[in-house]
Amino acid sequence: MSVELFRAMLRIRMVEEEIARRYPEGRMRCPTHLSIGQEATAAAVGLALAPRDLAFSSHRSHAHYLAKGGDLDAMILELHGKVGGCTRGRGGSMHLSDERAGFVASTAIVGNSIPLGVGTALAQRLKGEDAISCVFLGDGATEEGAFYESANFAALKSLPVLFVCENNLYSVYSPLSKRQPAARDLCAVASSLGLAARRLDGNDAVAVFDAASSAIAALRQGAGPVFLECMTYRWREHCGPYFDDDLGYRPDGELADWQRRDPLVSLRAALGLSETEAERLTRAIADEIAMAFTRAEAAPFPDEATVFDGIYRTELDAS
Ligand SMILES: Cc1ncc(C[n+]2csc(CCOP(=O)(O)OP(=O)(O)O)c2C)c(N)n1
Repeated sequence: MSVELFRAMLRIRMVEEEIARRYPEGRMRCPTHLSIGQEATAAAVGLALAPRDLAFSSHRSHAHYLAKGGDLDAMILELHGKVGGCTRGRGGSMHLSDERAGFVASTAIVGNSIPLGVGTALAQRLKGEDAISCVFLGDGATEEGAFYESANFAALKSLPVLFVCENNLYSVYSPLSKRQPAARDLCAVASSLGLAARRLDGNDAVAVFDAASSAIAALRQGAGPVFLECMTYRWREHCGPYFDDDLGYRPDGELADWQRRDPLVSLRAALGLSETEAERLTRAIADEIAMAFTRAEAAPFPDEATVFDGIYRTELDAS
């Protein structure tokens, strides 16, 4: 299991590093938010979920999509705006959606996908399904009204929702200290709304996997919604491929401190994974990524004549 977890994290890291490397070439034209540094939480929750469970994400969605079983080719095609992309080349990085992977939606409006996940959990409950909804959100999204309304409703109806809050300490350039009162404790807020809340080291993949697995098992038994606050850190700029430590919005040394706690390095050490095994995994993933980019670059753009397809209704109901 743990090698699988390591592989999932390594794959996310390598895919995003390749996106960052190629982004300046200008072939991927959509705004792109990378999760480099935050892979552990996504990978661990993705592995803990079953294929039948449904996931919802935000603007920073690549890691969640890949971890939930999303198709790498379809994601890279999507970032290039090409036919064959998981949203047919129309959504781009912030609007990944793929029924086959149980990845319902990611959206660019902060907090917007939270009620989608809760509404879906209500449908799952009403239909008597043995599936849950997982909503990935950032710490910034807990400042949106949609979070409070959705959490309240989920708690009221005891819905099978796993809220996974990746607390990376920032919303764009604003640290928590500029946005929330000093004594704010997100888990206390979540508990006060009726969610079973737990704070975790979001860079400890095994701890997140264990917590997510037990939360999911409880949700399947009908326990009320769960909120996991996973402490982690975004290494690169909020949006785009570069590092932005020169901008001065992060305290000196903070990035370096978190880089020393690289979730991949610590899991690899904990697993005692050999150099040969790590290289074997790296090579196989690198081949997969190279193929995905080659395919995406060669693929056609959607036909101009179809530009409004799937956006507006083309005919009115007769009624
Ligand atoms: C409703 C809304 N307000 C503001 C924005 C601009 N915006 C885009 S991403 C972002 C940061 C959100 O922070 P967080 O939820 O913590 O996620 P992170 O980017 O850290 O992963 C903001 C403010 C937006 N897209 N939607």
